[in-house]
Amino acid sequence: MNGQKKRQLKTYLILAVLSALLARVFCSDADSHPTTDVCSTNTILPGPKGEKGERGNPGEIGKLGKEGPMGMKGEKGDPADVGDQGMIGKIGPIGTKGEKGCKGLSGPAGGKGKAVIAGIRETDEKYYYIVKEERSYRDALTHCRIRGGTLAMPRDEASNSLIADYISKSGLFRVFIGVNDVEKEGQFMYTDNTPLQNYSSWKESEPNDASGHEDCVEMLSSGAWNDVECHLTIYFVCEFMKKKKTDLQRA
Ligand code: MMA
Ligand code: CA
Repeated sequence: MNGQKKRQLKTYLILAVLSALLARVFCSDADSHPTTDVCSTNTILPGPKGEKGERGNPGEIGKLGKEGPMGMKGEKGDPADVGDQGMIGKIGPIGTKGEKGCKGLSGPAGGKGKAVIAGIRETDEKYYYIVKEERSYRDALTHCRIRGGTLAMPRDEASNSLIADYISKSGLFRVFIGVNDVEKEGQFMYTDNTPLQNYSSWKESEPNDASGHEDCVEMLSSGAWNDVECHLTIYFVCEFMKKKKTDLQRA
């Protein structure tokens, strides 16, 4: 509202107030005559109320409302089905070598050696033993030698009788003794290369070199000798020299 309109409105208000005052002065008295008769044309009153206006048009569609607050967190879902079995894994690396095991318990004591020795016999100077294993002359001699002895070499009746008794008492029939003519046919010697001297015990008709190859000698249980083939395998008798004693040890 600009200043000009303000002034116009002010002027109208002043005029209205003056009109009201003048009406009161000229149109009212103590006799109480109705004022309308005198001053009706000058009275300023509001007109009757107008009719109700027509219904207004519907308003426009309202704006989209504000976004609401975030909803509450939902419940946890059901667990999923079990998955398929996976493939078998690769073979792992070879493990480290284990510690060495404890020492085993001792085994049972070994039994006596094979009973191949038919007892033992001795004189003042020698030991004799018969080996009850069938061997050729050569192998028999080796057996005795590697044990520090030799095949028995009876050089007199005493030793020959002792061996003969040993054979028979052992229930045996024949054994190799250390006599042969391998070096020269017909010339028998002891296996230590000493010749037969003033003793022998040939059986009657022996040595006969029956096959033409009888170069070794056996003693029968009677004490008689017989020449036989050296590759024959029979039992044999070894002899071992006793360790010589001093006079002091013998005493
Ligand atoms: C066997 C053999 C020979 C021995 C004769 C005696 C047949 O041969 O032992 O060495 O001389 O018997 O009859
Ligand atoms: Ca013979």
